[in-house]
Amino acid sequence: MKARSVWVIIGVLCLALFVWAQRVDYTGYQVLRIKLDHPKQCEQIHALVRDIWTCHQQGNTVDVCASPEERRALEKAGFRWTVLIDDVEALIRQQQTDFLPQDGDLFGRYLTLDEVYEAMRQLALQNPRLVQRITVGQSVEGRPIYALRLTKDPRRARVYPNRPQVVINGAQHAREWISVSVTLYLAYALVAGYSTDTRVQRYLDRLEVYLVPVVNPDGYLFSWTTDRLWRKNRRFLGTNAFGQPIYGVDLNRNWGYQWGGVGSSGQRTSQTYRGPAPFSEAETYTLSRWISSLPTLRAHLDMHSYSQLILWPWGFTDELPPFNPVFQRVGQAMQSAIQSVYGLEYVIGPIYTTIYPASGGMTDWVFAAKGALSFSYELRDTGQYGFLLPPDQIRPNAEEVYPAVLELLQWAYERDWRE
Ligand code: 0X9
Ligand code: ZN
Repeated sequence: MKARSVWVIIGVLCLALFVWAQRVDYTGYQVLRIKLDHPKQCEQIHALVRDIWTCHQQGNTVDVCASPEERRALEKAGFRWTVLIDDVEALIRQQQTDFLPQDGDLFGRYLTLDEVYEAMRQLALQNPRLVQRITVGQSVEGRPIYALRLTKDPRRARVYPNRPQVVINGAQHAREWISVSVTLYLAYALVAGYSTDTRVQRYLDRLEVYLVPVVNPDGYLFSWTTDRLWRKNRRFLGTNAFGQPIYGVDLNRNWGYQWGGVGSSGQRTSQTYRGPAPFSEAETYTLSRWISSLPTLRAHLDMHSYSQLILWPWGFTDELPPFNPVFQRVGQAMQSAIQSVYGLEYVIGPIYTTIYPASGGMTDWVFAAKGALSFSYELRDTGQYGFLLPPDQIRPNAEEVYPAVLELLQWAYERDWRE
């Protein structure tokens, strides 16, 4: 018996060592904010750096995560920049110690996939009259994609035909960990609010709110075990000319409305690879089937990071969408709600002109296919830490987003397409 437990310990240690040895190392990498003279240079940067973090349409800057070789190439091409993160690997390592389990606080640190799924199970278990955990899809590696269904007496009907639905999701992109914690927080806050806030009571009596913290469970897990900066899903795409395997489709370029347009790539190694066909991916396919099955979807919110933005369609064109004034009005209401908590101003506007062209995004599809008011948030921060947002910002970020989400629920509750 004793010998057996020794072997178990040795096995666990070997596994830990194996996982550690497999980890992608970002030694030498820096995050840079590059100044552009004109937006056309964006193309040029795409050719020089693999991992573009974000573009700022207003300030004409691009944030990139660049290796020493990539920095030399940028320098040669005449680009100038400021350094946002001086030592990416050091920051990743420093944050790893912040992730050790502490007390029961779910929002003082980021949660592993198992912890998120367990927290969802617990919330449903402890609030059977308000919460149900349901499976809404499956990943390419076979993991379940769970949603929390929040509505009065969820057990009485699989879906109430006369209660409009609202869907909120996080983590299409694996490394955007804050989107997972914020989405989970919304569930906990709404459940707590149901017994203290008459507004929340009204919404959950009359609406069905679905929260899907992790749309991309394989990628999220992979960003914990192997590559902290993984973005795409984990579909195997074949090998390159040297026989090395290529993985991953950008789920937020794989949705079936205007798929294949500007701001998506046909190259398998690209961070914005759109996949071989619309809905080619298990995650987007099963989720789109589930969303299609909802009888009256009114509003949707797709959580991302970073840049502090409130975005709406379109991503595929700079033309304004139908009902743009409604997007604008609800966007403004959400913006002031966020600002009222800690004073942060999120910039609002359509995806294409506010962040950058992006075709095949979830927001475009949900709006086009379901006619639901579909937004996308880019959560904290504005670039100091980017995707590596320190865990002490989880709670404040979630707290400021919560009242904005109540504004969206308010709109769904008393839908008004008139202006
Ligand atoms: O590139 C993206 O998909 C989004 N930015 S991110 O840094 N989170 O990757 C911007 C596009 C936003 N569009 C939709 N959410 N549909
Ligand atoms: Zn994202």
